[in-house]
Amino acid sequence: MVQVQALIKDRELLSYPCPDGFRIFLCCHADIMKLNPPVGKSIMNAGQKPVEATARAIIHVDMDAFYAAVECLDNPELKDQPVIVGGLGPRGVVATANYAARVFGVHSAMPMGRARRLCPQAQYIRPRMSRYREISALIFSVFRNFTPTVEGLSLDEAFLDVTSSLKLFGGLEEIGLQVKQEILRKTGLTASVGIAHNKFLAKLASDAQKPDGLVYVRPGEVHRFLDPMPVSRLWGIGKRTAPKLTALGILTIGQLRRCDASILRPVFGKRTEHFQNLARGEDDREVQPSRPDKSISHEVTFDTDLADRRELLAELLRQSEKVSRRLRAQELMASTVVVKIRDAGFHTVTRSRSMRACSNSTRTLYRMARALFESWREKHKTTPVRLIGMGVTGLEQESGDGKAAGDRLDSSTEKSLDKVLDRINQRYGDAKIVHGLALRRSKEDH
Ligand code: TTP
Ligand code: MG
Ligand code: MG
Repeated sequence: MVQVQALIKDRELLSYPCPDGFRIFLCCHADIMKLNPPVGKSIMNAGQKPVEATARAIIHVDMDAFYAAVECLDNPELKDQPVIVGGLGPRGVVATANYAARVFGVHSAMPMGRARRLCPQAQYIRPRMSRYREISALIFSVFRNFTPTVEGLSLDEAFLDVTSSLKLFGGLEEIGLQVKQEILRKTGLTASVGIAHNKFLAKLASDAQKPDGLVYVRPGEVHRFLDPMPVSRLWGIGKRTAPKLTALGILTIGQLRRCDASILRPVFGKRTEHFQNLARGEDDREVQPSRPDKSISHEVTFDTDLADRRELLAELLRQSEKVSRRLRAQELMASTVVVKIRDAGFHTVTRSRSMRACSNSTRTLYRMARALFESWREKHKTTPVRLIGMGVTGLEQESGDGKAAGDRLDSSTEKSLDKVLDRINQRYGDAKIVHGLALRRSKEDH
């Protein structure tokens, strides 16, 4: 118990990056739970509907204009200017726009050409995924300081079940605030936080006051919060279902909640009850702690279709380098390599091959990818390629006792070379020098 108290007093200890940190944290939780009765009552608000002792305490965190915010962080001159991140070629789409650019109507998934017409004065930036992943890892390390039950939804977003951490950190709103403050302190970026007793409400709550928001939907406030929202905010009501509800005069979640089930049945069928439960703010899904990646891949759509073998191989090599670097960063190895090719006529093929031992070496994975590509190309010598991608599956821990343990594919020279390149990369980001070396290596391969 002495150890537990020490941990509570000194929060920094919880985040200390030692390999055993996770286990210490779980121990700490178990002891606290023995000392304190279950929470639940603490999320009851005076004069409002009580929540059963089993109620969950869920926090949803989502970073504000994530990719654009990282670009502004790394280049402070961009601050206060409209910034749009996305593909800059003729087929590019907007990944995200900061809030200064959203004023002009620019949003995610919009064709870049349209964004340029709406906001020609914006700064246009290509995504730097490895940098966003780096920041994402920092954000997730903050989450894990508050609870081990973290379900990542994307690089910038996660659910946290903090039911067992309430006493430890001083209540729900307090945790929400601390999560925001810790993220700001560690990354310099703002996050929006939603708090509620289930996932559905917490996610809507984080979106309700973006950017830099903190919204707590108390059990007694659910109808006031949900009722005015358009039905399209309910998961599963999209472009096809919403017009059918409009035809019935149902525009808001409140109207859907109050509507007689028999009127809704022609639209929702067996799922009528499900949607009315959601409209009442009911959702009993648990936060599922994220599992490690099952696969890692990269792909690119070319601005103009490409038929040149050497250029296609160069792209595969770049992708093999990125994929293998991500494997090494997570101390994983892969047993299977997959190559995906889409031709100019939108016909897509995927080819995969398992290796006799696992690997995370750039050279080994590239060789496999190249062999798969060449076997496709034998029959498609002049076919222009629109998209090419490579990925790996069958992942296992580098130190595990599966195929990886008997790894003989990667020579020690390859491993040291990868290590050196990884270090250069960590220092300088996706530095051209790495790609240059890689391409030279690819020439030597021929
Ligand atoms: P979101 O969290 O949906 O959006 P956002 O963080 O940019 O803005 P906000 O949450 O404040 O509304 O997505 C996170 C990142 O994912 C986003 O910065 C870029 C990327 N993304 C895409 O690449 N394509 C998309 O269509 C969307 C929605 C997001
Ligand atoms: Mg976001
Ligand atoms: Mg998000």
